[in-house]
Amino acid sequence: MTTKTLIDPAPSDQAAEQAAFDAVIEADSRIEPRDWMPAAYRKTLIRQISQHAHSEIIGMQPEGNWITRAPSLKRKAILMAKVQDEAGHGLYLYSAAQTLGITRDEMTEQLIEGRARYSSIFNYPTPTWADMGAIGWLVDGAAICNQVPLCRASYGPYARAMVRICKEESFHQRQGFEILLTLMQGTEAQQRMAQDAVDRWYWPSLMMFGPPDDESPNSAQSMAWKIKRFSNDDLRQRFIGMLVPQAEVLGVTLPDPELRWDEAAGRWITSDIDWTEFHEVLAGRGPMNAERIRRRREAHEDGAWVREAAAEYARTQQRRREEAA
Ligand code: FAQ
Repeated sequence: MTTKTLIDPAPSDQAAEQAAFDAVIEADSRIEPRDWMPAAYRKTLIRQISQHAHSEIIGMQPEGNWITRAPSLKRKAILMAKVQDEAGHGLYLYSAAQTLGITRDEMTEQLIEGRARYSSIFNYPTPTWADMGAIGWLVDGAAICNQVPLCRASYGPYARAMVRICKEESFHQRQGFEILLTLMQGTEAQQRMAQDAVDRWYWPSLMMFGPPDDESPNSAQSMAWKIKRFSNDDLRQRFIGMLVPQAEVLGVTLPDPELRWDEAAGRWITSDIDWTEFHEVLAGRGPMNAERIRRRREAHEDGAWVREAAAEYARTQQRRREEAA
């Protein structure tokens, strides 16, 4: 991999740089932070990786809501570990985005001022314990489906972050499945609670994969650059295929009476997804959008003293190093 400057080259060199970039993509190799890359590739990566990081950080809130109310010490310890993993994922991803030239402060500002996107899924409430099961099974399940191919994304720091994240998502998905399985083996009230959570999270989890392919403005270019490896609809199909046998084991019903496998077409047939709801959530009008941003802003303000103390400590260490040199 070349180690060229981040500044765009003179036009005469640009064709050569572009050709070198294209060759790396063609060879399924990796672009690294110091390599030349087209401005639009950099912009797309900053967009996707920062949105992904914000999703992990905002995604701590729906489950954080249940840490103090988990039904046992064991459940509480597992849930705390999961939510901490999500914080870690956010940090790896912010670091990956920083290698592209955006600062953490800029990304945070965009988020708390409501200018940044994060996954639609985290704008729904978590009124019952079974929501912890449904989030693990459906939301982390969808996240895995979407993110395993990202381990082969063409941008090195993003792909490497995804490898570790996917291992942890896999544990998250299983713990959610196990919560639902326990509830489904419990009382009738517990079974109803589990089914109700699945009913509420199923459709939003299908929306996580993004708009249908013919309404996805970024997919074609992102796939040509090998950032995305599969289209939104292909991954949604793969996810449904993964859920159907697992729902049978759990004994829950997926809330779609039309759902069936079409052998001839080789795909799952589903009822129409309510894309109006998706666009409402993206426009900031989902059930929990305002609360998620309010809480994030509050946490950021509450943490100001920690950031100041850390910066002061770093300055002191630097001064001591300089004095010792
Ligand atoms: N929510 O042209 P496309 C997790 C936006 S992490 C909100 O198809 P693209 C872990 C999209 O940004 C979950 N916005 O876009 C966890 C674009 O807007 P823009 C997050 C969405 O980028 C579990 C516009 O619509 N995962 O769950 C959504 O090619 C449990 C047009 O869409 C990632 O971020 C959406 N669902 O494909 C944590 C994975 N879908 O920017 C806690 C990485 C689309 O042009 C608890 N990201 N939009 O204004 C990706 O794979 C892609 O960015 C997609 C969207 C597939 C999300």
